[in-house]
Amino acid sequence: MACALEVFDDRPGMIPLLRRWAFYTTAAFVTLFLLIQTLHTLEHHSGRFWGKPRSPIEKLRHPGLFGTKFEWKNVPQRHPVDSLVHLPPGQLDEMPRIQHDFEVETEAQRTQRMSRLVGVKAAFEHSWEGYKENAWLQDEVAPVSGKSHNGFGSWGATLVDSLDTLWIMGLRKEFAIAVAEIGKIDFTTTPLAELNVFETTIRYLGGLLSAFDVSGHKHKVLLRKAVELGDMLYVAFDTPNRMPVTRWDWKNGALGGSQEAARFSLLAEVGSLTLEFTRLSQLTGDHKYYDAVARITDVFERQQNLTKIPGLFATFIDTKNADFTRDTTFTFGGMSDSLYEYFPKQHLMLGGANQQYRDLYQTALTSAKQHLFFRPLNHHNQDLLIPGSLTRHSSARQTFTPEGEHLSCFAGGMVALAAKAFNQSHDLRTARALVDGCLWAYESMPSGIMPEVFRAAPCQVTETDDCAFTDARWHQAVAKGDPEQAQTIIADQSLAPGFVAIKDSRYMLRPEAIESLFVLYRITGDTTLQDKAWRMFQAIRKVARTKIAFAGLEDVRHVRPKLIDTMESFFLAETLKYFYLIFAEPGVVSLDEYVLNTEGHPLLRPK
Ligand code: DMJ
Repeated sequence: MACALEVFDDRPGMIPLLRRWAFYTTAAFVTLFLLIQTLHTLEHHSGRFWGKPRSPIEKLRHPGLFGTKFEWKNVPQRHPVDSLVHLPPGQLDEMPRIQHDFEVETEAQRTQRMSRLVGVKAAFEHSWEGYKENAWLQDEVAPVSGKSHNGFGSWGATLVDSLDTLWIMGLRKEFAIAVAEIGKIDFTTTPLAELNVFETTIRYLGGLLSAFDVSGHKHKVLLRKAVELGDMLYVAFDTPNRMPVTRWDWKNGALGGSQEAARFSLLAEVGSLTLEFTRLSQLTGDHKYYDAVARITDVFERQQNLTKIPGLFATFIDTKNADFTRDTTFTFGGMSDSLYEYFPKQHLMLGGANQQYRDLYQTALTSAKQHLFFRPLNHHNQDLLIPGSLTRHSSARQTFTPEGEHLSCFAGGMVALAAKAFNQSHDLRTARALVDGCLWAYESMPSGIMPEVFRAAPCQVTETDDCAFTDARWHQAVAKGDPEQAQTIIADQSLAPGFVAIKDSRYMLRPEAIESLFVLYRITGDTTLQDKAWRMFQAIRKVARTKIAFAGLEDVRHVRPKLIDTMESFFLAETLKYFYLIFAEPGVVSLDEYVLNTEGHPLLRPK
């Protein structure tokens, strides 16, 4: 080059020409660079590049020119809040003690407890290995065929839901293997057209936050991914009244399209987001997540005494108009359940700093005792309670359905926990009767496992009704006034004494019964609850274990029920975790340190 310049040097006027050439070239490069930058910025904010529309969805698939990834936190809010509702400061030192003061166990007690613990852990390891070998990174393993299911976003529901259980059971190598996968999951996009905000929150967000909490905040990727997912879910709240879209067209949300909450939303799906969003705010210091759920609670609070059964909320609520008062069917069972469960738990999560949740819970429980809980007729004349459901057609007409559901078995644990949290020890008797109601349903079935839904014969809740069992009384409930027909129905449906119908005979590996046993055990220290838990576990292990994992059951009235090729992630997240914890040392996931979300994920209470 130097030589060439020398040649040019000899020509008159070449130096200024070269300088000009260098100047124009540099200017052209700078202009081009600035143009690309501008287009890139335009691409980022308006979704256009070179005049060709590039939606956020396309950006999710193909990152932009500079490899920029789509980020949900950058989606502009159509309905931003005026000012954020902030987390209230906690007052943990004033919170009542939850757990029983456990005495030192004898050597014999310890040996028995440890052998049960080992049995539960082996069941978990078996299922985990089955998932790893057959459906690694899929949502669920199919426990009979070895295929996989992907109904929860295809983000590896079982992997994420199992993280904290792996840690709690001391499976640290497996925990490390699982955590290594978490960073690779892209929580900004999913093949599903519609995302279930509730299921995503309780399983994935709860799973990530819990794994972060129980493992001592060392694995930052867990919190980073929780934020990534939380920022996505936050966009579901961008509606005119800030009520969330619970079955969410997330692509529309990503495109900044207009959204509104539904006229018919499921109560539990709207009301059971508080713990996870609150914990995310506590861990990040960003109040927007707490703000999102606090606004829903305010609506519950304002309308609690305006519903058709004051104190309780109907299964369907109108989130589009933020009117939670119009519908008519009330239950503690499916689609409603965890709304109530989260009232006392959120009180604990906030360190008792906010009285809203105490009031919501206490008003709801008073109403439930009056309108939902019933005493089932049973042949041992035990003092049992079951939450039924009630439809109020008009102020003069209502129908009570004396139906027990596996899903409503969470109620015993909730009432026990709240009895301690709110210093209402008289409610421990109610909690015990609710737990015993579920145990009765387990013990009455030939498989030793409770069905999804059954009907029982309710006794009147009066002082004159001692609820004493007689065949005549039972038969009267099965087929009003026709003893012969009653015998036929009892034989056809294989009804155990006291049962009036089996509405859904399956067992879907659900956790609610063992969950309540665990909570009551940690609160009372009653070791007979451990014995009952062990019987339940043995019954499940005997009939639901497959070569691959554990399977749902078609009909618990059979000694050997047929298998259903499904193992939902909650079996590892909740069912086996609760079986493990009831046999673990009381300090493992102490209820004085943690509150467990509705998917069994322990979240640290603030200190
Ligand atoms: C779980 O996903 C949660 O416990 C939820 O609250 C209810 N359904 C299942 C378990 O049965």
